[in-house]
Formats: sequence, C-alpha cells, structure tokens
Amino acid sequence: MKILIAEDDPVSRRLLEVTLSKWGYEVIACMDGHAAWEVLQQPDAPQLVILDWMMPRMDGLQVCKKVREREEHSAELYVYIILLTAKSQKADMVTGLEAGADDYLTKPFDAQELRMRLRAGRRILDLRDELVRAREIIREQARKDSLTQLCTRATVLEILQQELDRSQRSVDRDTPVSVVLADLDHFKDINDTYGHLAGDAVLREAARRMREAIRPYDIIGRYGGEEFLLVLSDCDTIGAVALAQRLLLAVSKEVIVLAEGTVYVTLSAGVATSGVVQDAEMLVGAADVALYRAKRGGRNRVEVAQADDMRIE
Ligand code: GH3
Ligand code: MG
Ligand code: MG
Ligand code: MG
Repeated sequence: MKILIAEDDPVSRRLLEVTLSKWGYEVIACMDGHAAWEVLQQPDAPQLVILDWMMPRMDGLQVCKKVREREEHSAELYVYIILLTAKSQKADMVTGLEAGADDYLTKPFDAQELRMRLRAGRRILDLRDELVRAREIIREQARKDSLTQLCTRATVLEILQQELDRSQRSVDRDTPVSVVLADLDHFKDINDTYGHLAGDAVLREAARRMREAIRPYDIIGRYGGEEFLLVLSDCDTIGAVALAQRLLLAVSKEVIVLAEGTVYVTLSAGVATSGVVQDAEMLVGAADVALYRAKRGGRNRVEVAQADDMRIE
C-alpha cells in the first residue's frame, strides 16, 4: 500500500521512510506540505498520509484543510491523515483534528504505536471502499427494473429528455429522436389463465427478446406493467417503424414455453418522432395515442403518431 509522508526534518523523514518501508509500505516522501499537496492531486495518489505539522511553504494543517475541502465535492477521494508533531498540548490536538486530521501522533513517535494507528487507518479506508462499491451497486440497481433488467421508467424518461436536448443543441438541428411505446396484447388473459408468476416469466422473456432485437445503443425501459418505451436517437419515423416491426416479430415469432403451459404473445406499438415536439412527456403522449390506435385497429401492429396526436399546449 502506498503511503505519503511529508516532513521537513531530514532525520525524522529518513527514519519514517525506513520504518514504513520495512513494514511493507510503498513510501513517497516529501520535504514540505506544498510538495505533498501536489502529490495528492495526482491520479492514483496515496490514500494514507502522514503529515508533519510544522513545515515550510505549506504546513500540515493547511494540507489537511485542502484535502477535506476537495472531499466535499467527491467522497471517493477520501484520504486518511495522521498528523505528526512535537506539540503535545491538548489544545493543539483539537486544532489538528478540527483541521480534518483523522489521527494525531506526537514526536518522537513510538514505532509500535504508529504501526497500530496505521492499521486503524487502513481499516477505515477498507470500509470506505466497501461503502463506495455498495453505493455503486445500489445506483446501478436503481436504474434497472428488477423483473426485466431493463431501465426503469424514470431512467428511460431522463435519457429521452437528454437526447431531445442534445438533438436541439446539435449543429444539425434536424437530427430526430423517435420513441416507440410498446404494450403486450391481452396480457391480462395470461395472468388470468396461468397465474401472476407465469405472467412475470412472460414479461421477462418478452423483454429479453426485445433487448436482443434492438441495436446496442438504443435504449429500452419498462415504462409500466407490460408497457415498454424505446428511445431511438438519430432515428426518423421510417427507421423507428422498421424497428418497431422488428420488435413485434421478435416477441411473437416463437411461443413461450412455461411450466404452466405454452403462451403465444403479441405486441402493439405506437411510434412518435421529435420535430415540433421536443418535450419527453409530450412525445411519449403522442406515441401513446398511436398505440391506442394500434390496439383499436386489431393489435399486433404499429401505428405512427400524426400531427394531431402531438398536443402542444
Ligand atoms: P391490451 O391488449 O389492451 O393491452 O390488454 P391487456 O390485458 O394487456 O391490458 P390491461 O391493461 O387490461 O392489463 C394489463 C395487465 O398487466 C394487468 C396487470 O395485472 C398486468 N401486469 C402489470 N404488471 C405486471 C407484472 O409485473 N406482472 C404480471 N404478472 N402482470 C402484470
Ligand atoms: Mg517540521
Ligand atoms: Mg397490454
Ligand atoms: Mg398496458
């Protein structure tokens, strides 16, 4: 593990360097706080730091404060700081801890004590790593629908609005964004006939087939119970209809075999393309009107939103 030491006194610095190397640390030694702060700003900087208090150019307290200020913006950069000083009054200790030091050791330091304190620091850093990892997993899960592993409604809507904003900003203002709102036909019958768990399995399989049918850069989310929303960037109506047809075929071309029985399922879809409308919810609203037409028209079909379907308030 990498460790940074900043100590202006050459004898103490050398002693620390030798001791820490002996314990297996990869030591980076600096002569003052300024140099230490430079090292800490580099990528892959040490996360364990021993700072002398009194140093020329920038003292240990100032380095502490700078590190903590930076952490306010990103907790992933947490650095564990032990302040090393000849000062021994209690008031000094409070100043040091207030500046953001995690621990405090007076000089001349006791080797065994330093070793134990470093071990405590590493435990904290390990915990921090676990927390960061757990938070990443939670973040990722929050973006995914647990049943189908597709994006959630909130995520897909967020992406849609981003894509719409981006297409507005792009040099070529005409770059269209299309959406496809797709809904499984007579899905309630499947639940009624085979039960809710079978219904879930059908939803999962339909989602998998759709995911396979689209391009890797197209976004698909579960918009509601058995409703799915696709966001197609740089895709006009003709392209979106072609993709929607592919989805319909992918879902219906083979029966779904379940323990409860064999199910044949079809999909209806509504397509809407940006242009006059640049608002995510309005665009989805227009696709919904088209979807409703596809349902009324006999299901297992694709309909395109017309100008009238875009309700601009
Ligand atoms: P239509 O062709 O008009 O879309 O008919 P439908 O039966 O698919 O539509 P309807 O809206 O009447 O029924 C949707 C059903 O989807 C009702 C609801 O219980 C079911 N559903 C919604 N979410 C889930 C889910 O997560 N699992 C299961 N098994 N069923 C769900
Ligand atoms: Mg000093
Ligand atoms: Mg349905
Ligand atoms: Mg529905």
